[in-house]
Amino acid sequence: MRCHLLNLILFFQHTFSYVAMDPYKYRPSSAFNSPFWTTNSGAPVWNNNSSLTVGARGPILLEDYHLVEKLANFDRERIPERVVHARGASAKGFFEVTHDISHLTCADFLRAPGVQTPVIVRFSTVIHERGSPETLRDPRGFAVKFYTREGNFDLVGNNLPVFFVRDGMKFPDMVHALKPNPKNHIQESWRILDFFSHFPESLHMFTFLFDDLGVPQDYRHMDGFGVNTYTLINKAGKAVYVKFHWKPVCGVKCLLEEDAIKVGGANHSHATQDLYDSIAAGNYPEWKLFIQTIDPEHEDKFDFDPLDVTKTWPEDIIPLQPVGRLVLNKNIDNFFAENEQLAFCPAIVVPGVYYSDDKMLQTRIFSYADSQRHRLGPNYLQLPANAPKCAHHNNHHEGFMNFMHRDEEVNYFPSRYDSVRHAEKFPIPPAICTGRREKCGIEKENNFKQPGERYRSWAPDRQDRFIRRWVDALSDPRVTHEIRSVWISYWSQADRSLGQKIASHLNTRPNI
Ligand SMILES: *[C@@H]1O[C@H](CO)[C@@H](O)[C@H](O)[C@H]1NC(C)=O
Ligand SMILES: *[C@@H]1O[C@H](CO)[C@@H](O)[C@H](O)[C@H]1NC(C)=O
Ligand SMILES: CC(=O)N[C@H]1CO[C@H](CO)[C@@H](O)[C@@H]1O
Repeated sequence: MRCHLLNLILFFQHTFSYVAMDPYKYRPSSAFNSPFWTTNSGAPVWNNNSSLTVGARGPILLEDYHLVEKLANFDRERIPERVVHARGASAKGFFEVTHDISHLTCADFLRAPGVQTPVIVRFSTVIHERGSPETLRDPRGFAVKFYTREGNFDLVGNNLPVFFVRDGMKFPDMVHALKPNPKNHIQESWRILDFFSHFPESLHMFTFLFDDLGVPQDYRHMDGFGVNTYTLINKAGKAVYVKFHWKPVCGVKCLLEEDAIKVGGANHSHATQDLYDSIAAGNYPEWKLFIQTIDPEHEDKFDFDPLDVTKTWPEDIIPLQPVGRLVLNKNIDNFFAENEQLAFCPAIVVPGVYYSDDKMLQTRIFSYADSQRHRLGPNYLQLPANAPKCAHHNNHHEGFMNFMHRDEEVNYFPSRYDSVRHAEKFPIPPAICTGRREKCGIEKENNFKQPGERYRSWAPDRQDRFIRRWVDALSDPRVTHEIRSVWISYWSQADRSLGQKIASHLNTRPNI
């Protein structure tokens, strides 16, 4: 056996034709085009069918390095799944500017109509695991990574325009309440309704989630929103608050309960498959991008706070302005590299786009990159799907899985040996920022007006479906009388007849 192995190695040493290449440069394994199997270190594998044993029927030898390496790699195939948005599908394409907004922003990728920027987009559900059905009532993630000439811009939003809570301090509790019960691992209404009964600010989000929109037909037939308020800044340093809206060219479609049960029962990956099949068939999904803007000088003019993520900006007073289109015309080549390892963070912006003081956005700026560092390691932005496509340079150093090949001797700044300099200053919001240290809520909560208006805008059958979903949720036997009355009181404050209808279905009197 030993002899046989030695002969084989000698044979390979003679016939192995080394690929001409810079041996230190990173390249994908497909670039090697080896005609035979090798170990990860490149040694030929002469038999991958059988383990190396003592005699034909004896125990396996630990020295079978190929076997050990194969099993070890397999054992590590999974990385920690995202705590939220674990279940997702992605696709590539481009964004094209169709309308000039260069008076609002100096962002290079928005500089003029006709300019195209490559993108990768990841759609997802939020609460359940990586392999969960895509037909559950849940918001959908809608995250776009623009690979611009001035670095990446991650617009990390959802298919619903508002959010449950307005301060990230509550985010982990909110997710715990929506996630399965930690005891039995089942998602339960009583836990959700208990938690949110403390937060009437969640009412507006629930008018989306418990509406038909709570189960989109698939990823192609849904809106997208930046959700948070951002800032656009132009060359002169003038800032405007901005909200981003994606509208699907093929329209918004939802699955009602019976359809969702059928589709989900037959096919727990229907939305992933629909996206992939559509692109493969040349039926490219497309969205139009619109923005709404508010001059920060006018931010007190409204009966709501424009930086409150539980509010929409009424389109009749703050109209949608067209900006561009997003076309997804290329499927990903590898789900792990371009979906599991694909990482987004709302902190990743480009000159001309900035954050706002939206409290939820401020916490997201920290939390997303932090979870990616945990999931993928400190060098996650070096992974091909996450790396900028423009030149980039800094002295951030080493760490796990740093595969960037560097040969410079000066890894500090400033240095008289290094000519790399600061970039030209780009404008940041000019507003003066002062105040006492405080932990407090916002002044203009206005929790009930927009939810009530939204409910009243629906046709009666849509209102009935909404009521039925609430009655079902509140009928969970573990929902206490107290929690039930709080919710009835909230819905009555949004719309008196809505509260009364829910109460009468539940045989409870609204206590308002
Ligand atoms: C491994 O198995 C394949 C498929 O059965 C066979 O064609 C091949 O000859 C085997 N190779 C060795 C080295 O035993
Ligand atoms: C799964 O969903 C896709 C996309 O909607 C559809 O084309 C396919 O036929 C479905 N498969 C099954 C088994 O229902
Ligand atoms: C040399 C050899 O036997 N290679 C085999 C290794 O395993 C793969 C997948 O099972 C086969 O396709 C190769 O023929």
